[in-house]
Amino acid sequence: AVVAPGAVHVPGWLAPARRRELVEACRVWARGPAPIRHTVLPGGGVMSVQTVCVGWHWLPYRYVRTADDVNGARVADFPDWLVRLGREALSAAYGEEGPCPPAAYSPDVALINFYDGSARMGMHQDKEERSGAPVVSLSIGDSCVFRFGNTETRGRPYTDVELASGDLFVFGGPSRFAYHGVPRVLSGTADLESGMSSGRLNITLRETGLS
Ligand code: MD5
Ligand code: FE
Repeated sequence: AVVAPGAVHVPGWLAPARRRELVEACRVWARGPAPIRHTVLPGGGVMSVQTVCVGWHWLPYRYVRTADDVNGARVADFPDWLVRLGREALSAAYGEEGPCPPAAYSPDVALINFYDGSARMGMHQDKEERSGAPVVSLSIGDSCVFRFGNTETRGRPYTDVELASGDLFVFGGPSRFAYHGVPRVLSGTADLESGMSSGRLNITLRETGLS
């Protein structure tokens, strides 16, 4: 479903076996080199979501190579299989045209967010990337309410979309810099075959535009 120009939701895109593989890969990354953590914001707030990064490390509000707010370790390399997964996702969402031809997509960072039943993400824009390439978002485990807004304000108008296990969402073109957030996780909705007994996992693939 096209939610807005460049914003495409593909329900159930990840087959259960692929969900399990991704969950297992995320479990490994969550242990290190830099363990998963609640990011602390410059004002002292602590995010309720837990995040681990691959390829580059996200600090509010920039990308670095080492997890300076965790243990200083260099983050895991971004694997080629994730680049291929990103291209497949673009192909599924847009076909061979769209805001970015799949073959030209070279994501180099993955942000892996884990939401327990009470975690949320406030409305924000992702502006740290120096690239206008699309963001690929994959959801596994509990469903959530995803709030897709506009590029002008963090308030209305917005559209609430339920994202379930296996769903793909791609944000490109005019939707790339829209405000968005996760106001609520729907506990108890996870498909057990994904290997997530509770909570929600979200993996985003992006191009940082850095080298
Ligand atoms: C999540 N993660 O469900 C969301 C999904 C984050 C984040 O927001 O920053 O880690 S990614 C949704 C997204 C990414 C980039 C652009 C837009 C949405 N958008 O323009 O709406 O944990
Ligand atoms: Fe975001």
